[in-house]
Amino acid sequence: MNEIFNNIPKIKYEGAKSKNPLAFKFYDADKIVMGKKMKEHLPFAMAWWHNLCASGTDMFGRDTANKAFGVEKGTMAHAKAKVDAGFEFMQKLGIEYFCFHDVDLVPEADDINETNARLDEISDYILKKMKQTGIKCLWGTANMFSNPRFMNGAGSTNSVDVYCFAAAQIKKALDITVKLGGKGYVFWGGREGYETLLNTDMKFEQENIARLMRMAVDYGRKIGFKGDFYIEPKPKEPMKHQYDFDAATAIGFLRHYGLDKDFKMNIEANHATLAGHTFQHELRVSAINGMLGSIDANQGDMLLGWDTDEFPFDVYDATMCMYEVLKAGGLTGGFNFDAKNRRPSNTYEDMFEGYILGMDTFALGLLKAAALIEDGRLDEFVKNKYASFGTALGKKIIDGKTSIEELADHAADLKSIDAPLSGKQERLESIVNSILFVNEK
Ligand code: XLS
Ligand code: CA
Ligand code: CA
Repeated sequence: MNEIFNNIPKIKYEGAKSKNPLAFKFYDADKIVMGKKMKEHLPFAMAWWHNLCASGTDMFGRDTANKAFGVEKGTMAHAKAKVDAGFEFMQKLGIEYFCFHDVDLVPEADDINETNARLDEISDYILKKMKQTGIKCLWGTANMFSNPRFMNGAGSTNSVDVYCFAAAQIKKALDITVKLGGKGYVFWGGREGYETLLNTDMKFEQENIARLMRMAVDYGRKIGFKGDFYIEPKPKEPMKHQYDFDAATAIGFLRHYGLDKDFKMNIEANHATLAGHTFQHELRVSAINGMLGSIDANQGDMLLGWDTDEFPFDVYDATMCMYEVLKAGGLTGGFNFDAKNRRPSNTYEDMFEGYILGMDTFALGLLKAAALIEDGRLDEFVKNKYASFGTALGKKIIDGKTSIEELADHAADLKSIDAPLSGKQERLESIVNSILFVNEK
C-alpha cells in the first residue's frame, strides 16, 4: 500500500528546545510521571470526523483542504482510503485510539440496509488494520443530527418512524463499536433540545430520550458491551436549548431515569465554556459524582459564541484538566481530539501539526499538574480551609449525628464567631503561575 502522507516522517520527541515543527516538544510517550508512562496517563484518540472527513467547508465557503486521499469522494474506495490515511496518521503520531460516528466511516445510502452492509464491510477492513497495528477503538457513536430526518430530534422526535430510525442507527453503531472492541459509546444529543416551548412537549421528549437510552443499554449489554455509555453535555448549538446542557444537568437526568449505573460523562472543553463553565468545573462535577469517563480535548474561542473545536494550546486549562484527571485517578476512557484545523491551515502537514500541538499541550498540562500536586500547597490550603469540621461538633455534622436544634444552641452560646479564613485566591494563583512558568533544568 502506498504511503499517503509521504512527506511526513514518524513524529519523535525532541524536547522543548526543538525548532522542528514535526517533532514533539513535551510529549515523551515513555517518560514516567507520577509512577506511570505519559502515554498511559494520556490515551489519545483521533476523531475520524474532523481529521479524515472535515475539509474546511463553512457557512460561507466550500472545502479548502483536500481529503480525497487520491480517490473519488462518496465511494467505498474513499471510505477505505480514509482508513488507510487514518491508520498511517495514528501510527506516525503514536496515537493508540480512534473515535467515530457511523456516517464518518461510510457514505450513507438511501436504504439503511445498504448503509449497514457498507458498515460491515468497512469495519472488517478497520479490524484488520487494528490487528496489524495494535491501534484500538476508544468510542463509537451514531450521527443522529445531520440528516434532515432528525430536524425535530432523534430520541426527542415527534415521529415514531424517525424514532425507530434512530434506534436502528444506535443498534448498528453499537454492533460496530462492540466488533471493534470500543471502550465506550457516546450520546451527544445534537438535535435533542428545542427552539421554543410553543411547539414542544419537554417532558414527553425527555422521557422518550430516556426510553431510547434504556433500550440502547439493554441491547448493548445483550451483545456483550462491557464499556461505559457516555453523555456528552453541550448547552447550545445546534439547538437553542439542548437538554444535556452541562454535566450537572446530564447527571440529574441520568439519575432521574435510573440510567446512572451505565453512564458516565464525556466532557468536551469547548462545550464547558459554552455552558459558562470552566473545563475544570465540568470535570470536577463529573468526578465527584463518580462519572468522569472520557474527554474531548479541544478548546473554544472566548471571543466567539460557538463551538470552534480548536486544537488545544492553552496550557493553563490543560494543567487544570490534568489536575482533575490525576486527582480522580485517571480516566476510564481517553482524550479524543475533537478538534479541527483552522480553515486556512489546509495541508497534510497542518493535520499533523494540529495533533502535535494538542498532544504537547496535554503533556505539558500533565507535567505541570503533577508538579502542582507534588508541591502540595494547593491541597494543603484546601484541607486547612475546612479544618473546623475536624472538631467534635464538626464530626457530628458530617456523621449526621446532630440536629438543627443542637446547632442553634451552639450558635446561641457563642461569645464570638471564629472569622472564616481568608480565601487567599491571589496567593494560590501566584503558586500556580510560579509552577507553570518555572524554568526547567
Ligand atoms: C459536537 C460534538 C460531537 C460529539 C460526537 O459538538 O462534539 O462531535 O463529540 O457526536
Ligand atoms: Ca465532542
Ligand atoms: Ca464540539
